[in-house]
Amino acid sequence: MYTLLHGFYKYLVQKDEYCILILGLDNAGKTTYLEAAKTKLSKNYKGISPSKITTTVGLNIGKIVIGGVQLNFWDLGGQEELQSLWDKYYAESHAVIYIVDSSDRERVANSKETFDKMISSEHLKGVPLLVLANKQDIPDCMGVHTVKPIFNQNAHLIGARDIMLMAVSALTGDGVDEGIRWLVDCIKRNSIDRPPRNQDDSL
Ligand code: G3D
Repeated sequence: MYTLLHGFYKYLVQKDEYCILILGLDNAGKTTYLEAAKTKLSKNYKGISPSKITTTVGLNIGKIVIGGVQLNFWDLGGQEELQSLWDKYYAESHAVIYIVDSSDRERVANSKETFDKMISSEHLKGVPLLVLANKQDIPDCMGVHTVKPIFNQNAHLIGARDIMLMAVSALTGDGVDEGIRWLVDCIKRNSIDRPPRNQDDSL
């Protein structure tokens, strides 16, 4: 009887889990974005002051429950020596958020090269992709109309997948929840090819 009730309880509370990678060059705003997402979308999360956020070194993780599913975010370090670790996470991921520093004109070509390398991976085939032109609060930053054509080059590498490029400010939170809600719909649609994990899988 206990087993039956326990099983029923688990059925009621257990949520499908999806893993989302947050990638981009160092200083793009990955950690700030994850903090903004948790602050906007987790009921009891108070957030930490932007001045206390330090650049991603290694891995930051975060969890958000939204739209009946649990999203596990993996924010990976963007320094060149850490990029070689990214592909270890590709096979396990259900979506990628790629963050571009729209205020950094000097490194936008480098960011695009890194992006191309990432999307060329077989392990990310068909995975939904949200590209964020971050730091839109900075007055002379590149707008979406500048960033989009750059990231649309080499469209053949993008292949058949859901992809969207959006303007965002991780610092002010503008655009953060819209992007995640879009991604949740894509992940659910893609769950035939990339089924969710559930809590039992990790036992
Ligand atoms: P990373 O995790 O990708 O390395 P961080 O990047 O989240 O550590 O952010 C790097 C710097 O960019 C931080 O500034 C952070 O406050 C800033 N930043 C991140 N997102 C935004 C944004 O949307 N707008 C603005 N204006 N700044 C942003 P510091 O000064 O701490 O290095």
